[in-house]
Amino acid sequence: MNTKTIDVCLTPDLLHQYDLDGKIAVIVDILRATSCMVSGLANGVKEIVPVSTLEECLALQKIGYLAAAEREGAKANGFDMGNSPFEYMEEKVKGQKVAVTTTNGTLALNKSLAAEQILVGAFLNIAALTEYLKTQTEDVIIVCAGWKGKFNLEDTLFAGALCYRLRDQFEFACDAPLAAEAMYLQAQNDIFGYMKNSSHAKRLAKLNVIKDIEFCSQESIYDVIPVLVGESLF
Ligand code: 3SL
Repeated sequence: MNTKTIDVCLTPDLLHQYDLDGKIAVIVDILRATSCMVSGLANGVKEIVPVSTLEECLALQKIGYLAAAEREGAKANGFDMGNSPFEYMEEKVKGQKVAVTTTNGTLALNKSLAAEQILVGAFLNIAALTEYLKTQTEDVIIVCAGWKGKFNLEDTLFAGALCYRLRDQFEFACDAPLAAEAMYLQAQNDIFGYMKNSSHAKRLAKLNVIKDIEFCSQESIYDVIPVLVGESLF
């Protein structure tokens, strides 16, 4: 019998029902914040500071950070970058410190600071994340960023994929991991096709970023597992 548990918080607005103390929180915003963080750190970004507001992000820009900001899917005015994984792979970001604020992803992370360890998950690094979590003794909570406090399909799909991979090592803490896993089992042969139906994918399609969705659907192309140390992800 497993002594470690894995749980899924379906939106940050439900975090008050979870006790993060002593646990590992895996933050997920597949479209696109956590996919960007993984891509950036895998492609030479030095560190990433996730902040909740545009003002905090601008303050860091003034002291030399590249500032990335997304609101309603688009790059916010006055910032160096938006929230596409491809921007995080450009030459100009290599070796740089990036400050980032997004509608849901950075908010979910900053609402999870009570956790003992904060990791960033995406389909892009799911194999490395799985192997790492298997070696840990703490309970795990996957925090889905959702959309403005509501459930979303793509983060839950990822949560299900991770729960499925960890089901032999962890006990499911409630029905959310079971439901997320069932969703993943339905979608596993065509993650991109399944995700295309999500409301956020449709929102992004209007902004012409289908290629971002396709990119973020790829499994295990990177080995990096961003971890929060102080205020920065490395
Ligand atoms: O909400 C977020 O954190 C973003 O990832 C949303 S978007 O994909 O950049 O629109």
